[in-house]
Amino acid sequence: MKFNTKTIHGGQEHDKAYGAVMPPIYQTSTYAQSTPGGHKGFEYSRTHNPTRNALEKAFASLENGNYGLAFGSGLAAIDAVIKLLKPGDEVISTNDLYGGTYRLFTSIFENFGIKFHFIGMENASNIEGYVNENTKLIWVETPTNPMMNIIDIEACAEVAKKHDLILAVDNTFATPYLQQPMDLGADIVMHSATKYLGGHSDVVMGALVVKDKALADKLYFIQNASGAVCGPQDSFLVLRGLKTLHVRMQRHCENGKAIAEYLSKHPKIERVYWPGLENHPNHEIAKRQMKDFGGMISFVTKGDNFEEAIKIVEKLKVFTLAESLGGVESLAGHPASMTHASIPKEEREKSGVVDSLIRLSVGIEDVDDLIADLEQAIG
Ligand code: P1T
Repeated sequence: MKFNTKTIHGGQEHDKAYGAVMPPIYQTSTYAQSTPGGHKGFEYSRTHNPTRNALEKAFASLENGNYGLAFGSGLAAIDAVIKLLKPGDEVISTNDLYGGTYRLFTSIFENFGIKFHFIGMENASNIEGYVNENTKLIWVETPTNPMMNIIDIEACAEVAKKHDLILAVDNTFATPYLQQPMDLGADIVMHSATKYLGGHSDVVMGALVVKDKALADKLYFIQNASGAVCGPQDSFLVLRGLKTLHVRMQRHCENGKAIAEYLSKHPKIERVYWPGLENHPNHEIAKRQMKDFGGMISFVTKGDNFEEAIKIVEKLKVFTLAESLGGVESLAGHPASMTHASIPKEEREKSGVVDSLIRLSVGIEDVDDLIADLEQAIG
């Protein structure tokens, strides 16, 4: 089945009871048993829920994995992955990543004795210098949030295989429409399904996909034992969102390209970070690894002026100033004070997240209206 068909049918079967085309919302916490253990495969909704199961199968299908898991948020999904580890274990992570992921790693899991190395991975051979006998996991976000660096997943997979490490890829920005990390050697693919997978800014959810049964079993155990699952209503909404993922992504990419090109030529803009631009330092890897370049763009104005950046985001009218990304509507954000405020300024600036940086999540509105909005805001 090709990807565009999988978004609609992947892992899905019609409802056995009445033939409903969409899986019903099984709004139940528990399931009747005829005798202890005498049930139809469902005992309690933290463990299994038919609506969530349908969504988990869709996730697995889209990411070319065998097992999908849905969580109450993207961070809950990441939390489950790190719970595969134990005190003393070490993780090598991209240095530019979502501020909440950084906060989870440093403010929660470091307290439990897990050590994180945040490094530039644009050259995957950098990773080897940090591998030792305690290393268990490589954590990759690509494109990175918010600097849009592209990490070569296949090269990371080679390092992971050589040293017997788990490779996890946060595929939130790219989505499986643009890049399929499993096919490039990743062991775990993670999503904030809050973003493009849900696609309508109405749900907070996380996802994991794996191929290997033993790894899946460990993660299902953690999902049930820690309990950070999502509810059936939200599962239904994300299943509905997935069905248009390919159509939405196509438009996100088209609009993203037009806006990246517009910004690159703007006399008041110093630098645009979008992997589709030929002057992007990782453009060649992006071309090889991604089908297109997506709708996430970051930029800085000339003079690196904080007040100027704030003025621009305040003036935008079609773009909404808000956290998050990946919905049908365009959003603008100021990472240093919003999504990445939990990273100390010094650390943030090392990876380029300066106070004048603006991040756009380009939606699927008419691109002329989006450009006109940027024009009036930037001046
Ligand atoms: O918000 P949540 O669903 O828990 O997902 C966390 C997360 C994980 N990974 C990436 C790459 C992300 O971008 C996010 C969430 N990001 C935002 C809310 C944001 O505005 O960047």
